[in-house]
Amino acid sequence: MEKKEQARFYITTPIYYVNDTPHIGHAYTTVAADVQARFHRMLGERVFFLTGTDEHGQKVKQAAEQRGLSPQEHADQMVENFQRLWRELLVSNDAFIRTTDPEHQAVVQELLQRLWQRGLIQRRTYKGWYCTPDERFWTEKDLREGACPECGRAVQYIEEDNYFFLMSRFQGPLLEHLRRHPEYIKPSSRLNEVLGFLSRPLGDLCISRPLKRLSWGIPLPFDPQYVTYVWFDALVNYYSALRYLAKDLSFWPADCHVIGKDILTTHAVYWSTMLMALELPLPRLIFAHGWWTVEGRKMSKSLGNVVEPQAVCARYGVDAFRYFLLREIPFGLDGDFSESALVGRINNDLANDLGNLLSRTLGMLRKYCQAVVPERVNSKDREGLEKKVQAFFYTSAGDLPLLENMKLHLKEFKFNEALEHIWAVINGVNKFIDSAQPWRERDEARRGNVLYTALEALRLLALYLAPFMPRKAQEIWDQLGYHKDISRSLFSQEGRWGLLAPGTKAEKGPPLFPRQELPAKAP
Ligand code: ME8
Repeated sequence: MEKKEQARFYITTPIYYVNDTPHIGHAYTTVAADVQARFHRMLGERVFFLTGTDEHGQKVKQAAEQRGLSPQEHADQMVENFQRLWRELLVSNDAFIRTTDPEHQAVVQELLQRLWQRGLIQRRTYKGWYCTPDERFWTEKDLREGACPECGRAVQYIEEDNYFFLMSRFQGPLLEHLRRHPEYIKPSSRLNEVLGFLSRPLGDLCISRPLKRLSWGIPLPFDPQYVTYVWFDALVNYYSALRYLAKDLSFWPADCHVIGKDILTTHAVYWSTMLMALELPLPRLIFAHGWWTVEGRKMSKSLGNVVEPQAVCARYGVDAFRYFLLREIPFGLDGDFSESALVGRINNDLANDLGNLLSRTLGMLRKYCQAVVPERVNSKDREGLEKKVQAFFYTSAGDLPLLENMKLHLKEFKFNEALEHIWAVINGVNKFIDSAQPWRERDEARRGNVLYTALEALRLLALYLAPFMPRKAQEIWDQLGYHKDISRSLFSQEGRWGLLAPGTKAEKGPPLFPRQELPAKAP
């Protein structure tokens, strides 16, 4: 029989600027992409999950100057903050790209040269407005009350020769692509935004900065008096990484670029038209998620309310933080971070529902079965009990098995709904125990069957939770005495009922999610 080719899945996060330390927003995008990568690995697909840092441009140069360092020294230090945080957040990226990698720079130059030779880059005199923090050119009519329409900050008037990518030529083809593939940009509100943007004539894109104004960038291969515009350089990372990090171009086109809504235009318009000009296929999906505020206010350094993921994890644990990020708000919408909402989720969903299910089941196992997984005693009764619990893994929505439901929801980035389905099973198993009342049961065989059923349900629940909460999922398996590496497991193998072997020692451990008190507010 012919062997079926292993499916591939390529997912990316934005590459983050090294002008700042990572905060909850960066963690959000990266954790979401991580859940997808882990899920697809457990489906048996060959996954390439890429994240990294954007190290060129004005903002990074200024940040370095303020610290009295060269941009490279500054980037070398800042990149560690991102790499450390991703390790702490259990982010399973397959590679980490830095735009200062010589191999990346070579690919950027190669692509620029290709566009130049094809006549798709032209030199022109530019007269207009420039927003330094956003590194964007604006025309007079773009400005909003004389300021940058994107960030509202002051703009400067400049007049200089520059190189332009003839983006306007691709307005028609891009609109045609969107008409044929409305699923290219999600959620649909973001597609409408892009269509709105494209309803006006699309200009050409200035892709150079003169050396005299900005030295920190990749030199243009056809004119060393200029460096490459930081966005052109940065977007190419998604492709260049496959050349020298994955060393496998068959991952192109990417399955998904996960981004925040702030950088939709650069991806949906600049990147898409760049790819068209290079005659490379477009990615399958750009998903732009919403924006976090903090306790109802915009997060900013000046307000002093920036949420540092390390601090949250140190206090509440990594898995609880990951769970909260994806459970609290639908992925496409804006949301608000508050410690009370986080504590509420921990105490209700994690401690009461999930943690308690594990601790009560293992508590009874210790009390009635010397902490040893009981034999499944064959009886009609056993089948009935197991069927009842197995049915929870088939949810009401279309009578689909939990895994199929998760696939549908994760395809649409509906993390919260996938989690709701898992929680419906958790609640079902808790109710099953309430009504079976093993503590009242006189018949030892029946009690053993009830406990076996609950234990096996927990083993399966941990499997489905693993992409979201890898460490706690492993802890559940370890407490069940099922000592396999959960993150390397496949749903197709481990998702079968009845793999927990009778006779296994299953020792109750410390509570999975200790209850939390809300911290006292500073006066
Ligand atoms: O834009 N809520 O990098 P960046 C949710 N280097 N997400 C947020 C957020 C918030 N309050 N704040 C930031 C860049 N993010 C470029 C990208 S890609 C080729 C180049 C997240 O460091 C969100 O994913 O400013 C957003 O898109 C990203 O951080 C911007 O990170």
